[in-house]
Amino acid sequence: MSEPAVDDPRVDALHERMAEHSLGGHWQKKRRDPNPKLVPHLWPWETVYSCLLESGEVIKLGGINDAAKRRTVNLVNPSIPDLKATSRTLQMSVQLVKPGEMAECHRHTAGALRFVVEGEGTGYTNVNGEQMIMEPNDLVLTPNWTWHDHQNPGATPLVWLDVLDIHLIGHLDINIHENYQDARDGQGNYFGNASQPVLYPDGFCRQRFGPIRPRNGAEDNRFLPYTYKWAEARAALDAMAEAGERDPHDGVLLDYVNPLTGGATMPTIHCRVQLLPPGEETRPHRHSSSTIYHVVEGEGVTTVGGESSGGNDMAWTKRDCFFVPSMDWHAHRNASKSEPAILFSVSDRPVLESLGLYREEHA
Ligand code: GTQ
Ligand code: FE2
Repeated sequence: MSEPAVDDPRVDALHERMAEHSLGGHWQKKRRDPNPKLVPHLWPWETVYSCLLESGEVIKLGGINDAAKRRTVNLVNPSIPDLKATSRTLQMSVQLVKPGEMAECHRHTAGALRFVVEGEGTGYTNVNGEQMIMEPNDLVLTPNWTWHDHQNPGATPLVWLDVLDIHLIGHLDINIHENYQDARDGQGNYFGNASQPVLYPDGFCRQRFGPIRPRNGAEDNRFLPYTYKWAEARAALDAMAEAGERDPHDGVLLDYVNPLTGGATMPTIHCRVQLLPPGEETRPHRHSSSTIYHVVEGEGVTTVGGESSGGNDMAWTKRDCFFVPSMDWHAHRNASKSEPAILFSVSDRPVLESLGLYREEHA
């Protein structure tokens, strides 16, 4: 972007002098546009998965970037490739932990969640001491500043989707990370281990913070480590589909709520799952939150943008991931006349709501 020509050497001189002092005129253009409009995009699972498996051959856990100690492949929005970001707030990635491997324990101010793709029921994420078993399509939360390590004691690969609010955290300049190994206990002694001990069995938080629970003062905990089991989500979807309860814009729609507050999944990331009955076509809507989808099953088409902005059809099939930018009109269609389609999605909606910036329009 070049400066509009101003035929006045005094203005040029002013611009130069201001630049020397780290100042700029509101009338001047930015040198680089840091906020281009994000594009919708689809990442076919076939390519994502084959790159992930290849990374399993050539990338040793912790071998290249010692700070991360994670083998994850990031989904990169083509509008902002330098940032390696899926959206301006969220990052979706896929992670692989091979049989016998462990991803070391750490915690960070970025909130994260995992949606499981492959697992035989032995692999787990240890979140603040709870052994959260990862079965396909389970949702595991590791909220802001909770300790977490991933363990695969089984015989087959463990694969899941990671979602972190890392880009939002970056914009807010509050990205802090601590390795368990370097942290100290209450007595000032280093933990010194790569993983934390298992203190609680799988399901501990679901029971302890479920609808029958002790009065323990945790009623308003918005940073609750939690696991949502797929069997329960799927049963709820099927029951609602059977009863014909549908949202005109999203089909059969369920929220993953915080069981204590009844509110958003986490303060920065909200999760949903929706079922589109066979042949279902939803009505278009748009909103100020942006959404990343993952196809749990089925196949269909999501149309993004209206006729005016040149509609963009994204055809998806099982396990593909796709992004719908904020304020873009979108509608979903199940391409099958006999099978349901199911979409898991994550959005930054709670951030927009808490700042008074959530807007929604229906066609
Ligand atoms: O598994 O803890 O994709 O810390 C990025 C950062 C996963 C993790 C990511 C992380 C993790
Ligand atoms: Fe992490």
